[in-house]
Amino acid sequence: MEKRKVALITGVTGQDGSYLAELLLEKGYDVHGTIRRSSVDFRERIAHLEGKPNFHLHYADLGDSMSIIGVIAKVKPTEIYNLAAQSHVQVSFDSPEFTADVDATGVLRVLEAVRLLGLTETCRIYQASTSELYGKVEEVPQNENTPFHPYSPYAVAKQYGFWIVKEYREAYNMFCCSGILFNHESERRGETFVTRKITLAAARIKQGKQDKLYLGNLGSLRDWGYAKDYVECMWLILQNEKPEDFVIATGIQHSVREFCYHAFKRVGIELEFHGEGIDEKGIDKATGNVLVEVSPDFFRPTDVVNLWGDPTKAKAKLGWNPNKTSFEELVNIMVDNDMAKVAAEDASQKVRTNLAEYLEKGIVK
Ligand code: NAP
Ligand code: F7E
Repeated sequence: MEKRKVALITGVTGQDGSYLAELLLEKGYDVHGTIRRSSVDFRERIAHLEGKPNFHLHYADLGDSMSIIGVIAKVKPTEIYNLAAQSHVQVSFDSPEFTADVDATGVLRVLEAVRLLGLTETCRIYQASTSELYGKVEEVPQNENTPFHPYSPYAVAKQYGFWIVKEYREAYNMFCCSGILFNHESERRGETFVTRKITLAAARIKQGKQDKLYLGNLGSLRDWGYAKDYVECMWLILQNEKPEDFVIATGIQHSVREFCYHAFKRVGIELEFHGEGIDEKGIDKATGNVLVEVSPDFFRPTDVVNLWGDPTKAKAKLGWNPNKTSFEELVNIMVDNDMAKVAAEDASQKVRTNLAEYLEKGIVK
């Protein structure tokens, strides 16, 4: 008899959840996703999947044990991908308790539900862990043995998630593991993460719909990959013989400033950066106009500034290719998507325009 392939994805409406759902449907899984009640019913990233026969949605919240137990009991998944989280680092300073409840205790709720329901032998669990655990880094580049130094309420909560997964693996022999994923972006990335904020602004500035882009720390260094490539790794981690944790990264590092340079270049604007710190500016070489400025509104109480992952273990043990999509290709995919999106926005789409203004003024981070 063919093995049941039933996946439950918490956070299916997010960037990663939507790509993972597509991947698992292609692989012949029955895919179940959790959603939260919202006053707006349109789920942009998964709208194209709703109505497919093997794709099912359930209401559940990581802050609500009963809903988690209910959905796991009903679906009896063979694989759980726990992607749900309050995932914005800056927001975790504004909502630290909520972040702890969802990103730390929420992980425990999923593990305990699987255990209490007697599914430990039949259900494998993937936990969405993060390079933010390395935080105020103690080693460059970072691998599976690098000590953690979490440096935000988000990272501290995720650190609990990481350790409780390890604890359940060791205490109850459960197949549960963490992917320590470095930043991964895409045309579906939330609009207040720095990459998407930049690609949208480059498109809007090019099309005369925005004057300037305000950013925080331009010197911050990240190892940025393409989300579509990274969800493949989540699946590979659960197909591995043994439950193990893996660093998932490209092994290549760039600054926020460099990301800006490449994004604007794609729309035909060459930026030159002059000045330092708060006075640094990105200037259009052709016109002399200042297009990028630094605003302290986007500085964090503690900022992680030197993330650079070493994906050697994932390459060797999972056969994963960390460089399928290059940094330049990633920037181009995002910018091209946003050029089309912005071109399609008309004057009546006030909401989007307002968001751009809020982003500029630092009201929405
Ligand atoms: P995302 O786009 O922000 O998606 C987060 C998902 O979690 C959304 O579906 C959201 O639902 C859901 N969610 C939030 N709070 C919830 C709650 N209380 N109960 C149930 N669901 C809840 O994040 P992402 O970029 O796809 O990241 C996926 C996971 O990987 C997250 O755990 C994130 O922390 C982690 N991670 C991301 C990166 C990255 O670079 N993208 C790197 C390392 C780790 P709504 O749509 O209803 O808000
Ligand atoms: O910031 C700097 C900011 O918000 C990247 C999440 O997916 O990846 C993500 O967290 C860097 C930081 O992502 C602005 O200070 C400068 O140093 O795009 P971000 P993040 O904080 O790295 C990790 C791996 C996760 O796990 C998280 O879930 O860019 N930066 N200027 C800015 N950041 C933002 N958002 N906005 C700015 O204007």
